[in-house]
Amino acid sequence: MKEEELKEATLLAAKVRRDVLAMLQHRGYGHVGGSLSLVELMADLYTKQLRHDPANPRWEERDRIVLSKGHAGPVEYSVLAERGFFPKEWLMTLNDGGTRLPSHTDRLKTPGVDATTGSLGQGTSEAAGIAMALALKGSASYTYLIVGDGELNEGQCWEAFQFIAAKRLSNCIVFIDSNKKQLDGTIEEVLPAFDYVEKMRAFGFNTQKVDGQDIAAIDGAIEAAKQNKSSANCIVLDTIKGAGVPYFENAAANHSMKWNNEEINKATDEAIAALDAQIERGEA
Ligand SMILES: Cc1ncc(C[n+]2csc(CCOP(=O)(O)OP(=O)(O)O)c2C)c(N)n1
Ligand SMILES: [Mg+2]
Repeated sequence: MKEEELKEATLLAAKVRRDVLAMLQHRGYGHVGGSLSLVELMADLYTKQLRHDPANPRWEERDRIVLSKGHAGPVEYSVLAERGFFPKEWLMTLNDGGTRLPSHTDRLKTPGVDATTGSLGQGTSEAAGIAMALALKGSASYTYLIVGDGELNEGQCWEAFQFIAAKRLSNCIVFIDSNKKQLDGTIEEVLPAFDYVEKMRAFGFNTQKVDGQDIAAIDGAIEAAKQNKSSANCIVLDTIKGAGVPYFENAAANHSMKWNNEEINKATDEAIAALDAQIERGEA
């Protein structure tokens, strides 16, 4: 990854992180932890890796993103708004009645969203179908499937992975957001997962594991995956739930939080101010 690309992606990550915090604080509640863990992935995809056109969201030759952990809608909305798919003012309508930005992603409501998700597991099958259809058409487009580690409790994920691997869909890159936590506890407490790299390799995926908060590492892994034309790809992202803001990283229950006390509002205000300062420096 070139230095300018990393700089651009780092700046986008700061904007996306700020927007996620601002929209959730404005709404008063929402899925903060699993949105923040994906900021660096989204920043790399939308700066460098993803073929997309904000002026033409349904461009046939675009790459597809299936955010199977659809509750992380805020991170997808933030990056789409920053890239100009729709006005940034929409971010403040998250989950309002009649909004174009529902709490979980919906392909019929939001420009740039390719899959309707939220019922965990189902996006994996959607992505399998999309990647298969694109491969059959001889398309050069990639399908990026993003799943949560808690989501992997759903058996449907493993059915879809078996299909994606068996059909050698090298146009599909599966990202596992390994943030070690799910809704009501840690992965270890709820259902220990063993080793994702070993599991995905056993299924037939070309599998890598990287620091999921390191944009250059993510980018390098995607580049390597794109060199592989003989099997499906998986990148395990070693992430932190609530990443980038100590208050949210350290909160025990950081899946969906309420902005109903001084502490959370102060932590959010401070984080937004620090990110705004970083953005200003980056743009100077
Ligand atoms: C089929 C289904 N069961 C349960 C839920 C409720 N639910 C929403 S998010 C979540 C936890 C997901 O954990 P993980 O995939 O690790 O997400 P992240 O940590 O990235 O937020 C659960 C159980 C759901 N949305 N769908
Ligand atoms: Mg998780």
